Amino acid sequence: MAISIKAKFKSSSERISQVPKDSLKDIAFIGRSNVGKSSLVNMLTGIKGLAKVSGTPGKTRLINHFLIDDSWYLVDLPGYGYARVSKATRGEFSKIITDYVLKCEKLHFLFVLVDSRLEPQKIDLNFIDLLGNNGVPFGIIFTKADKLSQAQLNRNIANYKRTLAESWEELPPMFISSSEKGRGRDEILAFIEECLAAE
Ligand SMILES: Nc1nc2c(ncn2[C@@H]2O[C@H](COP(=O)(O)OP(=O)(O)OP(=O)(O)O)[C@@H](O)[C@H]2O)c(=O)[nH]1
Ligand SMILES: [Mg+2]
Repeated sequence: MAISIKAKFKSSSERISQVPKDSLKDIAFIGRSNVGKSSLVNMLTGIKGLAKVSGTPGKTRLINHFLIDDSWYLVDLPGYGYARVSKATRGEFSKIITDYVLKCEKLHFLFVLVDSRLEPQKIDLNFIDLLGNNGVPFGIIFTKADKLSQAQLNRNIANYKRTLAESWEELPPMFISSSEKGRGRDEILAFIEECLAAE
């Protein structure tokens, strides 16, 4: 049976000093611009248009908090790797992203979204290294699974695991999603529930 959740927009923050000041935990979504973060937030909550989706990369610029079941936050983050957005910043990842991911105490678990159609991308691997090296708990979601066959999907995921295994002893939890088809919703929500309960 599909899990049903209550969701409402809480706030958009330009910097981490502006995020909600309560003790509720954040479960956040990050990844390259256009990978499907906002679409996934809408798919998980079941509310189309809750997070703004666009065919043009760089749509989400702020840290967006959505209150779920009055008990935790689902957080839609800006993407990385989009030239026009990152030009103004010196590093590969903008300050808003590194501040949130490395310093925000609300962050409880982070999902890194990667496009299931692509070979492992340098920028995603660098980001994953950053998380691993800083002890940030994270999982990987392979997005847009509707765009390829199950056989291709299996191949790409096996390839991703091989690549990560070159640098990491332990692999993070992994999920497959399609926001078009609703694929992955129950698994991801069940994992989040466990994760929030686990402390
Ligand atoms: N076929 C398919 N298209 C998807 C899926 N998820 C997202 N898209 C499309 O991919 C594009 C980008 O989606 P967004 O959800 O806005 O991506 P984002 O990661 O939030 O992008 P930024 O906010 O710009 O970083 C849109 O055209 C979506 O319709 C999916 O599961 N399947
Ligand atoms: Mg977005």
